[in-house]
Amino acid sequence: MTAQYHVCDGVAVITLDNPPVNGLGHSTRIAVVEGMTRALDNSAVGAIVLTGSGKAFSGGADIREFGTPKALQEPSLHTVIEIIEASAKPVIAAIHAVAMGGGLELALGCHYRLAVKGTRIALPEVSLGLLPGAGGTQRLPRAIGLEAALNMIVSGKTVPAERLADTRLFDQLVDADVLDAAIRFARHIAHTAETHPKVRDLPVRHANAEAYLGFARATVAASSGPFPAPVQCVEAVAASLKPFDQGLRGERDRFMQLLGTSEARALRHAFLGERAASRIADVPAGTPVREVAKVAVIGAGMMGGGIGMNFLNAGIPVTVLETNADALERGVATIRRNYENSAKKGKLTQEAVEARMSLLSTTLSYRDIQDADLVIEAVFEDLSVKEIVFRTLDEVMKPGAILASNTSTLDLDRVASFTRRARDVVGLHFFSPANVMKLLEVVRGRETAPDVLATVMQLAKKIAKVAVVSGVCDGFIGNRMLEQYSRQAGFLLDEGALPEQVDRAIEKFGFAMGPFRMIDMAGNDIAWAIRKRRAVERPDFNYSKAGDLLCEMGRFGQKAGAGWYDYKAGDRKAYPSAVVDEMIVRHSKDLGIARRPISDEEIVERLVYALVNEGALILEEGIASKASDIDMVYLNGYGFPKAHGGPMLYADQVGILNVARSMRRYAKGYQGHAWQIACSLQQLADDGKGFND
Ligand code: T1G
Repeated sequence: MTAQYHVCDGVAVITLDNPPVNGLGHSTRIAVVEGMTRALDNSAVGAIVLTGSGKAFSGGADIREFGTPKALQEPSLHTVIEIIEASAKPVIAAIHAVAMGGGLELALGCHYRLAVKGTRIALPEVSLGLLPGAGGTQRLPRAIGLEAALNMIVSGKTVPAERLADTRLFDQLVDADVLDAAIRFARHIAHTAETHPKVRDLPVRHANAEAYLGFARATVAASSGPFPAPVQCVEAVAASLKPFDQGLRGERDRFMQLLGTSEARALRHAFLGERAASRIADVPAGTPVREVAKVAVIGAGMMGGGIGMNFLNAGIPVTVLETNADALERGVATIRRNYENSAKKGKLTQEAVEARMSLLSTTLSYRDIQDADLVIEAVFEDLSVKEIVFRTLDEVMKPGAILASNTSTLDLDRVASFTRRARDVVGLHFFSPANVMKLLEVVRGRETAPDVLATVMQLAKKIAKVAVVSGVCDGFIGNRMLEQYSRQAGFLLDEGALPEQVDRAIEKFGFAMGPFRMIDMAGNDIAWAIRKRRAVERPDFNYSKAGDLLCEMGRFGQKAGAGWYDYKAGDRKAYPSAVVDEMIVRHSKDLGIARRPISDEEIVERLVYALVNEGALILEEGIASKASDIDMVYLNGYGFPKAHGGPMLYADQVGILNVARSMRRYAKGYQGHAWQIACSLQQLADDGKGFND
């Protein structure tokens, strides 16, 4: 049963009981209806209180049910709310902690609502590619006004209950024990009121609705990108000016349309995938974690400073260690400047800046960090440098300290071998800028202890990172896939495309930045160094030579004022370069390749499917444990368009059979050897399945 029922002095109490957040799944909906039936049939019951157990009143419809028959199975949430609203006996919602989505809609169907101050209130369906589908677009405007409701529904933002204290949404706000207050309220109302207010009967008033809605339509349409839901939210809320049942029908129709969109599936995938990434199959949920009360960061450069800020933001003291005072001074100044900039933008108060800076200390001596619970090195990406650091850490750090490397390319097991405590060693691969990018690749060494993994996964959530566990391989998950993506980008130039066409095509697909604009920003010389290393390690792993020719021209990117594109001083805009285009065309001629027109579709397929195929190999090798982890890496660290949900979900949406057929076609073309179709991908194609099934 997922709702409890008991009667207390003439008041029936129905308690939602579906951990972790009282999602309104089918069994919960049945239990609420049964509770209502019992209360209505019991002449000794004069009023009904609806409340939630545990950490929430209700987090809304059960997202895990979407895409299954249960999501819409009767009693639907609509039906549950109708039964509550039609009840002759007053129904009082006793709300604490969280009332979101269908949870808030359920409360809106009640006759009265009491909440604890600080309760998080939201209709966040738009962030799942949907709109409130159980009357929220019709009742919320009646409870709090058209504009406030439209803003909440279109933004999906959470507001504290007290901000809505002066509206018809709440009859009382209490400091604590809302259930006790609700039962007292229920007893009182049962004896004093003959009829009970229904939100649906309240009017929606606005002095100039049409003008306001016209403005809202234009603003939302201009800012919603590839997502259909925000515009639909506006139209559904606009219909609240019509008779209630008419508006409700419109809401239902729009909700059903959105439920089936690929964008909704992608956003749902991202929501559940982020949370699933923190679950590690062979690390039980209850694994004890190590306390992390103090953090040390070695290296005060751009990465070290950004890494340290994450912990300062979470209120965790950080000591930054450097080899010289100047570097320390520069690092601290950069951290302060970052915070001051946030304060200028109104994102931080000055007090918050000072509070964070007060948690920061610096040192030139390892002795000063020996009692840190976690130390993260962010020193130069060279194994010999890492060796010195980790041998020193092994000597200095207290037993049980977690030793983490921020390496992005080196073998973590080799790094761990520089210590006598490989179980305490883990990779924490942050992405630059480390205080901004959400992705954190947690690199699990051969010997990394389970409690170390459990500790860093919990810590990742505390510092608002999306953590994904990766095994040890060159490039881990993200950079390894990026290498195949970059290879295809170069081959496309050899065959007939130009940088601007490639970038434009993949940016139209939804990437924030195409491969050539991106490498111009990161530095073409960095990619050049990797290619040189690769040529020695894996001669079969070839690239287009166009990138090398570009570097030989000294065109290292924005920092050199010229890269794949031309740049003007003080202007970050990338201008197509005739010099580079000529070099590319000449290079094709030197290769004996007759350049051909290449469609945007082919560009997108070859870049994205290169990611998909490498992702399949990564899954086969166990470097990533599930396809959704790979999608979380690409959504949160590489700008993969959220509307597509990640490379592996995108492949599912296209159909693995179709992906495999395209790959086979490219395998017959230029540099076709790069298309070694992963066996697991071919098997999925043969079985008619997807990576995320
Ligand atoms: N359904 C199912 N599971 C949910 C859930 C939900 N609505 N919300 C959270 N969970 C799970 C989550 O997957 C995780 O599971 C655990 O709860 C803790 O979540 C008809 C159609 C409520 C503010 O969009 O914003 O109602 O990984 O880590 O940080 O109009 O969860 O532990 O197994 O996020 O304390 C609308 C989504 C649904 C709210 C709690 N509701 N949830 O935050 O915990 S659509 C939402 C949240 C709808 C109606 C429509 C947050 C939270 P696991 P957590 P948290």
